[in-house]
Amino acid sequence: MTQTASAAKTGASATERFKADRTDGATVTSTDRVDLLAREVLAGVHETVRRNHVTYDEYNALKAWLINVGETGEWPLFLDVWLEHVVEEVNTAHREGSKGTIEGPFYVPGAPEMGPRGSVPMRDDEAGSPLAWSGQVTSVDGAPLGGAVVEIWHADSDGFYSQFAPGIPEWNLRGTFEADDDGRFEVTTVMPAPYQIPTDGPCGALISAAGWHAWRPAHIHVKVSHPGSQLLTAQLYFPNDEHNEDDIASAVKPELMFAPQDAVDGVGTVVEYDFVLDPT
Ligand code: MBD
Ligand code: FE
Repeated sequence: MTQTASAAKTGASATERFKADRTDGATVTSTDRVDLLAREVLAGVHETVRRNHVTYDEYNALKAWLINVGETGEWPLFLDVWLEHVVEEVNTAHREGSKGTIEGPFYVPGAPEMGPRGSVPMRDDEAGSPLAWSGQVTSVDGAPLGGAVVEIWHADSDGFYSQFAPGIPEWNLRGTFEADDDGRFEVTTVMPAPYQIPTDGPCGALISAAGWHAWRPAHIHVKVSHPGSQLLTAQLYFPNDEHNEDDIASAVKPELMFAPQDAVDGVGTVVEYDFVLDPT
């Protein structure tokens, strides 16, 4: 039986992944804080109902839709597309080092370790033109952070992430690089393609019912870590992507643009992009 990617399979994988990685499940949010946040969110929704005179048909459509989001496992997708960018904004506003952006629903810890230089795992016939990325990790005072860990993940040319869509090798287009003593690393991969979030589930239904689009610009996800530094979660984008201005996930920042150059051998693209980490 051949499997095809569907919102339900992707959503179920993202939900399972989130549960498996969640080690802070026992963290208690205080009664006062829950009271404050829950009341404010509800008051905001109440205000929308009053101002727009929401009907029972609309209320029941919402109820059906929310049930569907849960049943298809699309809560991680929904929250990361429409909410995470503001959480990221308020939690990193004070940083002096590199800008970050949202993690999204498709990170998996523990990707294969490639040392300071190498290719991310990919299929022999992986589609997409070669991309060679070199960079350096330093602290805000300019010191190279030897041994910094750079984790990369991105979608294939069809817009699918390994471990969230069927039929893709487990760690395809996912790799962990460890910077050399000078904080330097070199990653080879393929150019990512513009990406559409799954359209056949409830998030897609919302998008089409509202007359929006499902596109994100082409992007490469990264996490950069080093003992004594704050974890940086980011995505890198390419200039001239038509969706840089209207990313459905609102996760593009001008500081996160690669400056692509043609490779000297004429095959593919070369980029340099460094990271500056804030101290803990
Ligand atoms: C993605 O690939 C992504 O990066 C985000 C933020 C949301 C959905 C899919
Ligand atoms: Fe992504």
